[in-house]
Amino acid sequence: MGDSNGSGMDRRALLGGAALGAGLIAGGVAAAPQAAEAQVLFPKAGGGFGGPFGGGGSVAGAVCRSENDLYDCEVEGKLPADLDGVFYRVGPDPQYPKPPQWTMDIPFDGEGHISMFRIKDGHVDFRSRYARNQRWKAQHAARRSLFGMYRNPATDDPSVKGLSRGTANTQIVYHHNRLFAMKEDSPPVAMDPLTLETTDDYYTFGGGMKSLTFTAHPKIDPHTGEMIAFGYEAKGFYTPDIEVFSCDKTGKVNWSAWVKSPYTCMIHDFGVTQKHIAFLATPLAANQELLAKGGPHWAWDSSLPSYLGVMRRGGDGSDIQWIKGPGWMATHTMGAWSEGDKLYFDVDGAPGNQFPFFPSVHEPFDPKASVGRVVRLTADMSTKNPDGYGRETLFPQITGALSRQDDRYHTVPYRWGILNGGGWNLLDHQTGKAQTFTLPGAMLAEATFVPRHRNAPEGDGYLIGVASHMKENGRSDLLIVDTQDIAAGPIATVHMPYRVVGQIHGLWVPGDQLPKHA
Ligand code: V55
Ligand code: FE
Repeated sequence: MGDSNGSGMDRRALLGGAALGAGLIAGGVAAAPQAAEAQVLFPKAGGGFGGPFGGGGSVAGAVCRSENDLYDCEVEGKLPADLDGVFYRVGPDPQYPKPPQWTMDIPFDGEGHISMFRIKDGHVDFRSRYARNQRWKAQHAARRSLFGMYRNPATDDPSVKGLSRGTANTQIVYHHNRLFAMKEDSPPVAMDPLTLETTDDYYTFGGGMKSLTFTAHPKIDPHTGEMIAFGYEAKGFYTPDIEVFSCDKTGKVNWSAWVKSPYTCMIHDFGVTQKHIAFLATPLAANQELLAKGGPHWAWDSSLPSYLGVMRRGGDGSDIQWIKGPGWMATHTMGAWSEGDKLYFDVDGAPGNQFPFFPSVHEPFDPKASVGRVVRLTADMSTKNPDGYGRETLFPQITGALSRQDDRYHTVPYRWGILNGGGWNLLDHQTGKAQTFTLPGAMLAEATFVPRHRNAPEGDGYLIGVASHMKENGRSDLLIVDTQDIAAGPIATVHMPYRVVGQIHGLWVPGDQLPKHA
């Protein structure tokens, strides 16, 4: 999340995490697990995990733990009377402090805490709940942390062997009347969209999904209503296998294909068009040496190349071409589409490692190389064995991460993109113009696009997201800005009396899509 304070991660804290990570690669700390402290007490100055105001990030990864309901929040300004829907958010919120040997765990390992702002008739109701998944339930019963380091099962308490390690802390998606909280190392966790009650702690699409994992970033085809998703390390820990599949509007799996990544690495997001599926393999790779030392799952290995993998959507995967490129990194998709055999795939790319808390194998973390920009990848699938893929930086003056779009334009050509960094940047691919909203003194979590009406033109509506005020111990406001003039600032501000739980990503669900008992 690179350079920005707008991504919800604090730079200084992250750099602290980088030093810890580097130490792991060099020295190693594989101490035998000890009995956890009986007392619940988070460290005052965290390493990467927890801490009073987020040892590993000012908001995301910070300790909140309190599940809240607030009926009829305070609203300043003019909430559009016809705005009807729910803004959902999710982030890691450590359920318990780690035992001493795992206190250097990273902020991405906190348990998923989901929050929702139900907006209707000019009123806003807030609710937040943990995903009560297998991990949460086991730790709740034991009253202590039982899972060790980020995606490293060898560091777990023996009592949790066989349970899902998933935290459900990264993104939510709404499909076939279910809300899913997702973490890319495990199947989604199903929740009731209105009560946030966990209804299935290990959702497999009725057994239709064979992969043991599920991305945090599925896409929804605006024409068919299908959800397209994938899982990497799909056959188990460390495996290069990827299952890519889709389900219809009712959740029935109607297509599945298996491919293999050139090496096992973080494949956080992907590109889906009407015709193609695209994966980007970059050098944040699974590192056996680091795992054996009790480190997190990934390390940045700058000696590795990147590969853009492109296959036909709906095929059996045997046509996939992994096109080699230089080592660099991207985490999120902004948008993707195809023109004939040509793929366009826009991402939030950077020259080097974007996450300081994942150790580097060869050289120290380079903050400059972590700065993200919009990068357009292109590939022509009519060429067999191409000697590279296209890679062009767009809006070079705009830096950030967490790229988004008007989600109604998944899989098709699009005009409007969002890049979060230092503020909310709204990018117009048609004119090349960028607008930015900033709020000095506050950390802005990722902005999510809200259509003005059901059939509003692309990009016409609002940006919605949470601001945390640094001088008020992170007390939160929900901001709604109009995309017609985002620099003018919020048209409405929902004042929360406390700091709401941290966020990685957010999702808007229009009221007419919610279950009828809304
Ligand atoms: C990301 C977040 C994660 C994760 C892997 O934002 C990648 C990227 C919150 O957890 O496990
Ligand atoms: Fe993400």
